[in-house]
Amino acid sequence: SRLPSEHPLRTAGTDRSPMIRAMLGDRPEHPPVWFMRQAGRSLPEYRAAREGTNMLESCLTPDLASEITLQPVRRHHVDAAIFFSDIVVPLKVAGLDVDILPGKGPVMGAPFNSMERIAELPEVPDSAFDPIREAVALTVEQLGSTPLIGFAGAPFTVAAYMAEGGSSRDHLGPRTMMYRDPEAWDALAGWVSRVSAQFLSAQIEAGASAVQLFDSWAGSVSERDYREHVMKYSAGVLSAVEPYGVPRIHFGTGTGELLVAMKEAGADVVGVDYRIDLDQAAERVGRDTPLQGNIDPALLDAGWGVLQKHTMDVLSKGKAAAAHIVNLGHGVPPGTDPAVLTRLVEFIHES
Ligand code: 1CP
Repeated sequence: SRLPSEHPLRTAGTDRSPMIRAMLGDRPEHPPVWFMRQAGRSLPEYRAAREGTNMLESCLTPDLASEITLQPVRRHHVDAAIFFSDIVVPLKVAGLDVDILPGKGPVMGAPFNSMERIAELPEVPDSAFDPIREAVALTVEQLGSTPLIGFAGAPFTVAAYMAEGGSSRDHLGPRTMMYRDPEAWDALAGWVSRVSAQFLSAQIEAGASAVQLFDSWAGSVSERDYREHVMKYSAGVLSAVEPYGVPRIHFGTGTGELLVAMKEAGADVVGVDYRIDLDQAAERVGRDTPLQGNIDPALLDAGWGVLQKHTMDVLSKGKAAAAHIVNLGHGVPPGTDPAVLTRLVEFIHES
């Protein structure tokens, strides 16, 4: 494998951690758990660390990004860290006019909605990702045998922000572009595919033991459009990192109809959102595929009894799959009481 000889999978024993073993299809002593958005606004120590530093600057300041990545591991004893960064960080690294505004998410100076604009996109040298390598290296040094999960945005989701110039509900920008100007769509999605692969490779080379490709908004396309206009760009990212041999998770929301195609794109683990039960997901993708998910984030604030019962149901339905990595069906809501997450981890570990 292309993995450096000093990598934590080889030297720190992350390969024997419950998290990585589950991703490879095993059922360790206790079900491993991490939470999407475990680092972030639900934690007072995160708000304190971020005070006065804007989001993208925080992501590109290695010691700060590393500290924020470690916070939820210390507090909740989750089985993995997820690298603190954002899916638009590669766009910033590429020198594009992008920012992340509080309460709004990513915003572009101007949308990439025509061939003229898209033709301006630069090739990015791998060295531009050095702050990312540095933050990952600092982090894995502290994590020991707990694995770090690296991540990147999938081409459709990142291109949706670029084509629209910011957040949107229906993602009409990219979905129209696929048909109105397929060459422009190909150029845009192809460019994102390359920078997302560079972003993931930098994280793996610096010490990430697994990666997740986030296609959060893939659920807004039909299976036919996914297979015709989206899948090959995601497959490009996943195949670019295949030679490293680290497990690759593929996640999106509203993807019940896309799970099979998302697996076929080259995933080792399929992430399932809260809209479909894990036993049904296992039926669709095949029982030999490890699944990740899918506690409904809405239930974190519904009272412990309700959450506990729901979690038991998720754990039980997860037995239909080859292996189960426990997670939420989407990110931790910012208003979540962190004590609930700590208690939930404890409960899952005792199950
Ligand atoms: O703990 C972790 O999970 C690591 C941190 C992380 C991750 C994995 C952040 C920090 N962002 C992401 C990925 C990301 N960014 C996704 C995929 C995951 C998902 O679906 O939740 C998406 C869609 C984005 C884009 C984005 N960035 C949004 C969503 C906006 C929308 O269109 O609805 C937002 C709000 C951001 C900003 C952001 N990223 C991360 C944090 C902690 C924040 C909030 C920034 C702040 O403190 O103001």
